[in-house]
Amino acid sequence: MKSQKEEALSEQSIKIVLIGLHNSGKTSILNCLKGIKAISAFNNPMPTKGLDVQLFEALNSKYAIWDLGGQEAYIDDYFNDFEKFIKGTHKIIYVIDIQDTKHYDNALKYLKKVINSIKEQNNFDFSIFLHKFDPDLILDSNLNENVINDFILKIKEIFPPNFTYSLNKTTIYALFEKTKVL
Ligand SMILES: Nc1nc2c(ncn2[C@@H]2O[C@H](COP(=O)(O)OP(=O)(O)OP(=O)(O)O)[C@@H](O)[C@H]2O)c(=O)[nH]1
Ligand SMILES: [Mg+2]
Repeated sequence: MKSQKEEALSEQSIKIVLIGLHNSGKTSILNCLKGIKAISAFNNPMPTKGLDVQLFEALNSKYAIWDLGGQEAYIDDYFNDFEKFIKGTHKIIYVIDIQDTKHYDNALKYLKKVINSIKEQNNFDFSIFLHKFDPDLILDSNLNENVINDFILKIKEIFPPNFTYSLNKTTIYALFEKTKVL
């Protein structure tokens, strides 16, 4: 149950919903958004058990990030009342592990269910993150440009023509800082 303070913060905040299969990287992305720097937070994080709402402030804005654990046991339940995730949402981010080619079909199936559950796209952005697109990612026979392009085509086929969305390559390993010492 949310405290009064959390309730108040939640009402004025920017609501972002993170959704996608188990292990796709949602909680890691959330930790990045929260500005968590400790590397241990990114090592073998526990799977998220159902819905986890995180409230925090960053760059003078308040955020409420709804992190929907992607393990199979939880997914069906989300579709019993999907409206509650859409209500008041500013952004929905659908996260896909681009390296996990074995689960592409499952990721497409889940995405289709999400899109079909959105009756009207009112006032919120929809983004797809092709996640774990790491700087040192080596494309091989399982994951080459053709595989990725075919996959992107399949993603595009899911969206109705009037549905606006963006498609992004993301990774938590992109930050690099150089500070001159000498
Ligand atoms: N290579 C790579 N690994 C990542 C990246 N982001 C997250 N991971 C790893 O992916 C694994 C799963 O990350 P989580 O953030 O727990 O995934 P999740 O989507 O929240 O999983 P559930 O809570 O079960 O739905 C962890 O071992 C992370 O360290 C990334 O950009 N690149
Ligand atoms: Mg998680």
